Amino acid sequence: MKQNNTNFSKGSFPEERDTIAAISTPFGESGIGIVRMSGLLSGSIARKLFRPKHTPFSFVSHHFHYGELIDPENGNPVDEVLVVLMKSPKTYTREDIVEIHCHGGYFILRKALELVLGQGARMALPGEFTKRAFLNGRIDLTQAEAVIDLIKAKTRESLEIAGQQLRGLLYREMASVREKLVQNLAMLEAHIDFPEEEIEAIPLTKMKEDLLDKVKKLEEWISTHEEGRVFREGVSCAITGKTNVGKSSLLNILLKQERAIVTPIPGTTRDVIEEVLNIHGIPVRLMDTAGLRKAAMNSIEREGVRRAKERVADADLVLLMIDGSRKLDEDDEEIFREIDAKKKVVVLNKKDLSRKVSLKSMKERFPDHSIVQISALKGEGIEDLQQAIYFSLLHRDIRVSPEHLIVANIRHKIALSNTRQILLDALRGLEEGVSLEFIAFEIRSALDSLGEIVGETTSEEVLNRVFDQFCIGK
Ligand SMILES: Nc1nc2c(ncn2[C@@H]2O[C@H](COP(=O)(O)OP(=O)(O)O)[C@@H](O)[C@H]2O)c(=O)[nH]1
Ligand SMILES: [Mg+2]
Repeated sequence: MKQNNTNFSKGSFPEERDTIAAISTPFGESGIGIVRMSGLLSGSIARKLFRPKHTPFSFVSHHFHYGELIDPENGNPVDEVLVVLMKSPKTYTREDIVEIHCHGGYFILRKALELVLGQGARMALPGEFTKRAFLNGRIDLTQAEAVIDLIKAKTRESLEIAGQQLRGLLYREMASVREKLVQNLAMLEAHIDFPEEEIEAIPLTKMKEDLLDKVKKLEEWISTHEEGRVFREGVSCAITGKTNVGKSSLLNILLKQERAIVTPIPGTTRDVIEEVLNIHGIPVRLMDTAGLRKAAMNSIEREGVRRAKERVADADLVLLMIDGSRKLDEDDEEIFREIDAKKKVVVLNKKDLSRKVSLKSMKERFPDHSIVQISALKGEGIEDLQQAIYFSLLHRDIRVSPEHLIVANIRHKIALSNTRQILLDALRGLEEGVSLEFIAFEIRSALDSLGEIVGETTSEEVLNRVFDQFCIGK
């Protein structure tokens, strides 16, 4: 994209001139694995290490070439490879890029990387390829951030939010606010610089309207953050309840697999079992925990209970399970007290058996919470439970779509909130008739604050924090 990040001239980042290299595919065994380089030396390093199948040979940019990777020390072949050289500027980083496609074994890739480093490239830092794409003006900061989100996306919805950001929706929306602010600032500055000239009187009413309009836009975007965050980061959800109420059975049925061991013996589950589940697009990290009970505990079970309590305390949401076929006892009461302050859904299990706990009594007990009756054994009521989980996390049904901006990233939300506050200050200034210099100053600050989002006025510290979240090789 399209703007030049002029605040980040190459001079201030000397390490930008290095040629960087990394293994860009995951460790482990796979069909292929890729070593990638970016920088001026990429092409010449590739020429030293590549023995083409067909001669005479020269690299054609953006084409695959077949041959062998060789160790230049002794001329021995290391692997059969495909090599592609992509000449600047039509590349991910806008620099020359080389990819060496090897077989995907750990030692082959380590060897290939070692050879590349031996020829003068240096190890890339986490996210350094994407950082270069940003510094060289190919993408703005929000798009760089979207690359991480894209890689980490666990549901279609989280992928869609990353996708809209990668395609530049956030950038374009910021640009439209920016344009209006720049227009108003220009008008103010003309008046400040040439107060004596015959310029038309400043249309203050129009200016107020413009600013208010932008404040409303910002508020609309800020209000999408809570739900955006849920889709982007997912939530953690712990199943809790006393032993034998059916927690592990519920985990298994939600995952549609026999993940946790289910037995009639109380205290079967000891460690915390964790799996990611997709509930209407929300990535939910579901945890089955040891049942809480006072009686009959050995040291292993006690440790399980300690871990369970820890997870329950940290969870965004708790599924409180009750065995509806048995009267409530002191263990249930203890758990109720413990999770009193947590966001929760009450799950009344074993509805296939005769009832000992009435729905009515539960409604009196938990008047502000959803209560769902299920049978984890028979798989009944599970869709209702998923609905209840969804609506306890989000308060309305959300369709994630390409055009509707969702601000999922907390960094963006904070900058938008700051911008909003500054514009409100400017508006109050206009109401109170303060000097035009003051209004101009506020609008300039608002522009800076917006610039932070896309990376035009972002401090190096923030930049480093963004790129540190990447894996090496991206
Ligand atoms: N009848 C009936 N039995 C259930 C139901 N859910 C679980 N159980 C049984 O209750 C016992 C304990 O289940 P489990 O999932 O291990 O409970 P946990 O200790 O809370 O993890 C097992 O024998 C399950 O088969 C249910 O909905 N109905
Ligand atoms: Mg269990």
